[in-house]
Amino acid sequence: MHKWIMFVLFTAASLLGVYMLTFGLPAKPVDEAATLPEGVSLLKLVASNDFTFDQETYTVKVGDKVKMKLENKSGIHGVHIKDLQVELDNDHPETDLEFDKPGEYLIECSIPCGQGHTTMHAKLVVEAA
Ligand SMILES: [Cu+2]
Repeated sequence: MHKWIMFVLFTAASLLGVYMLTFGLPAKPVDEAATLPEGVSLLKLVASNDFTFDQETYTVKVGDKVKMKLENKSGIHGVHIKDLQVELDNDHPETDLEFDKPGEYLIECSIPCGQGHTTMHAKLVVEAA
């Protein structure tokens, strides 16, 4: 009963599968910065399983308003910045920050992620405006 429908669906699904294997999954064209309120810039920290963040030093200026966002490219990592009370993980990946004085802050991974965890650090530098 209705076997031909199953056949059509199966064929369509197979073709779609082949298409996706050939061309890869379509990348989501999301411009994250476009959704930010005016005057706020995106500060993205990309963590990976080689126990690094994508930059050794992130630089902002006094007076900057930023949305800090953690992206785990591989593995599960967190962000802890003690002196700014920043705590980010996959459940709470972003926070809004405003910098009112120059300084340097240590960015640490907050989730025991493996061998390189204890040295998984980066730096946030707030420059004078
Ligand atoms: Cu870690």
